[in-house]
Amino acid sequence: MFASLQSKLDAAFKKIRGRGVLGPAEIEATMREVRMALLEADVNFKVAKEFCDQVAQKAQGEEVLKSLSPDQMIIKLVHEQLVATMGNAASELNLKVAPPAIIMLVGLQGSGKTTSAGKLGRYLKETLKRMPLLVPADVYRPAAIEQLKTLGKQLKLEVFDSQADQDPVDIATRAVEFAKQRGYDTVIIDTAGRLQIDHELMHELQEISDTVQPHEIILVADCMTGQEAVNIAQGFDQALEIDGLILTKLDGDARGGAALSMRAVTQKPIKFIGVGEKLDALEVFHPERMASRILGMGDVLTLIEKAAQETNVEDSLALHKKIKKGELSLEDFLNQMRMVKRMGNLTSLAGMIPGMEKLVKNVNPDDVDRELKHVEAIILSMTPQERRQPAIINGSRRRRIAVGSGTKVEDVNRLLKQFLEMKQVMHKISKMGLGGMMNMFGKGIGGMLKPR
Ligand SMILES: Nc1nc2c(ncn2[C@@H]2O[C@H](COP(=O)(O)OP(=O)(O)OP(=O)(O)O)[C@@H](O)[C@H]2O)c(=O)[nH]1
Ligand SMILES: [Mg+2]
Repeated sequence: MFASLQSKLDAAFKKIRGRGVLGPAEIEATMREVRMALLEADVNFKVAKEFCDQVAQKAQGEEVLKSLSPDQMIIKLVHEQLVATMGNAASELNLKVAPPAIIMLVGLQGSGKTTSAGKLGRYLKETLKRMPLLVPADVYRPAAIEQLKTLGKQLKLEVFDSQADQDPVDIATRAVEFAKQRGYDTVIIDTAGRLQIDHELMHELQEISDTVQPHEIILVADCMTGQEAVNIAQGFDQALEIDGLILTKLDGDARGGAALSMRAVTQKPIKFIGVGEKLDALEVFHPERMASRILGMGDVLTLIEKAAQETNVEDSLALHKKIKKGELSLEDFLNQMRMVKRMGNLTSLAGMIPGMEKLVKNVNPDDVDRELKHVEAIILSMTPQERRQPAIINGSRRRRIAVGSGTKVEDVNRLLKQFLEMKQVMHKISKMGLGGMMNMFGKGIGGMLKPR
């Protein structure tokens, strides 16, 4: 899902990694690449243009957070725009009605209606603890009714006993009545599909809709059809006024453009996505999570936000200067470490930074915490002058510090050596901004945990 979009966006961001402030020309060049990536992912032309215009405008207007590097800033804006394009908050089913809530699934042939009816029934039962009734109302395709009955059996869900010689409007009406009498609180009606939107099908669906008045008409659309899925949605909406969509087969679509354009073009929310043939392969559609997935960066944005909250801009600028001049002290080191600690558990933090996860994967989180406490104890056992000028820490001072911190002289030696190395490397990468520093910091910790 989104594999190629992901790698293209990443390539665009990489080009501005390690840069200073971005000028309008650079922002424009980056956004041109983002737009190409979106178009290649089959995102609607207008949506892609509007998307990039918005991000470019914000990138130029926004007061650049001093703690973020330019590429992180752009990633943050792209993420926000992705979330906005996909509709911000997740859109839930409207079930707060006098029972039974009636959900009608419509869509073209093979889009995944029957499968989605089963998946949805399972979701309603397992997650929302409701009592759904599945209703087969496709009397045209041979074995269509049997297909839903089989799914119902697998999922231990009640299926209304329709027959192929009955009328779909009549089936739907009787099924709702049946649900009322037997206490089913949700009715899921599976309807017939056609190869194309045709008058006859629409007329039948309208009749069912007029008769049972569903609370939710959900279009089930196959996202592999790309831009066509968006056109289909518009067609169904004109005829039936749909309330939302289930976008299926996202597992098989490397491009994913339909997921991105759907909301912006049709104004209708994607409520669920189908991500596999199995009956548990249905997910509530969360624009926020989807955006993070598209950017393929774990939760790097949460991290960026946390960092932006935690770092005081002046402090981090001062630190930056010190690093550049090679004046970083053990005190600064300790402060940085405390900041990282405040930001949360290191291993969970590591999971948010691409690449860092690998680094700490084999490290026991308890070890990391213990090691950090060690380091803290050692630094706190130094005099302020020692922290600022580690060079004066001679043999006798090392022994005193070791005793004071309950560690061994070797531990003190190791820390000082690592600090010196880190200081040198940090100096070199000081242009990289917070991201680079975080990364170095990770490596520092990785280093501390190497077998002795
Ligand atoms: N990979 C994948 N396959 C899916 C998904 N949803 C449905 N399918 C498959 O798509 C095919 C068609 O699914 P159906 O549920 O029968 O589609 P339908 O819309 O009911 O089809 P008609 O009743 O003929 O109109 C089946 O092989 C399903 O297993 C999905 O999210 N991912
Ligand atoms: Mg079907």
